[in-house]
Amino acid sequence: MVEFFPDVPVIRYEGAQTKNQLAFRHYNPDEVVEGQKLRDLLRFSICYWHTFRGTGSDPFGAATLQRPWDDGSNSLENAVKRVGVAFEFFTKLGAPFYCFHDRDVSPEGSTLKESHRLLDAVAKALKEHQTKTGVKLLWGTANLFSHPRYLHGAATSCNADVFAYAAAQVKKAIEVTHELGGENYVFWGGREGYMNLYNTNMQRELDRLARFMHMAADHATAIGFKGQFLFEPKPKEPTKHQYDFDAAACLNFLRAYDLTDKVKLNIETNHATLAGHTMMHELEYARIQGALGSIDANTGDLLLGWDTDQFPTDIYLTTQCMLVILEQKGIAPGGVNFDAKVRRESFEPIDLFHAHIGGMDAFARGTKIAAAIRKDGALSDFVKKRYRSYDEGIGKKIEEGTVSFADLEKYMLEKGNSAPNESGRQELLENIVNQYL
Ligand code: XUL
Ligand code: CO
Repeated sequence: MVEFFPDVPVIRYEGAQTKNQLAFRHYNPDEVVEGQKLRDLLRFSICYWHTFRGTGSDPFGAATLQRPWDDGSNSLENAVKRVGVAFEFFTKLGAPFYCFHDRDVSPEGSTLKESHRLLDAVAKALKEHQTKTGVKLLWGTANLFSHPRYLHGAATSCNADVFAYAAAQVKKAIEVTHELGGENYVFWGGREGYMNLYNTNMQRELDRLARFMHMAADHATAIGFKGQFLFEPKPKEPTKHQYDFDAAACLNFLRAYDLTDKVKLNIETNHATLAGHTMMHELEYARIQGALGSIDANTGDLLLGWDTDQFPTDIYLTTQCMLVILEQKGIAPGGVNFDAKVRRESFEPIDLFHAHIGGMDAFARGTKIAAAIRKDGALSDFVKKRYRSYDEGIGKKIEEGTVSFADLEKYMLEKGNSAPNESGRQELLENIVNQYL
């Protein structure tokens, strides 16, 4: 068998003291945290688009990434060869899952029919490699934003034929995801938004987007696809205003169009920060509504205002993510998908390994830190105590909904004034979290 990464062994857990940079220091897939092996709790996934289709080009410069296996062509042969590279990478890294867009794995043909045929041919290769390696598909999706036909959007395009084309593409992508045993299917509204309201009928666009999702869910039922649908919030880029702005906007959309029992959320760090939120805010908002389905793990740059999709290495960030994920006992059938790319200056294939090892270790470490914080009740005891006025007396009645404004007025007229407030102790709690790092 040809090896594409001949200098890289299978990456193993060697512990924090190792000097080997091609080893995990914290991610031991068999280590049990809160009753689950890290492998099953984190469900790491590699994204095909950045890792195998990224070139390092940016608006100011050409491709930089060295990918010696790739001839740069759009041929089916090249696409099938990449599948072999990808599965060697997944296997050496010990990643149990991967994700793709239809047009990452296979080329766009000159007709829809040809594109379908090309996707089938690549899917066959994907399936063979899945069977051989045991690597599974976390989710599939369709690229409804790169081709010029989607310049006004896909499901929200003003052009009904474009809606129809997108529907045909998603129908096929769901079928291929189903064929490959995909556990989820993602909608990220690449150009589902607007650049200017002067030319936009927002009502019709939102209605069409909802219609599209209902049709996708109906098709899943028709073919027996039981995977979870996920909507991925992002506030802007490429459009000025994306309809999937943040978790709250997505949930409002899903609720307004009766889709909450069909679709959950795939939350991405850099999208959260572009929306002016922390990742922890987005995760917690989704979790409390029973909608936290999966995460796209990455990070932005504090000084850059766009979607830089960097690998997550910040232990505070991963700890905060895992505090929320452990609270809901894991994220299955979702996972931790590295929707992240190496910098264009990190152009050697080996950089792909360093990047993913770092991200996996950061999440493993964050998991253990979060579990220790939770075990000691270091934050939860404080939070519980902070809200104790609602556990009894008037607070309990407010929560139960058994008192009216008039009752509360009577209560307060009798009592005279509210009980004194207590300190929020933010600085103390920040110090306590630091003690676990
Ligand atoms: C774009 C993005 C996408 C989705 C899948 O910002 O995150 O790659 O994850 O379409
Ligand atoms: Co993403």
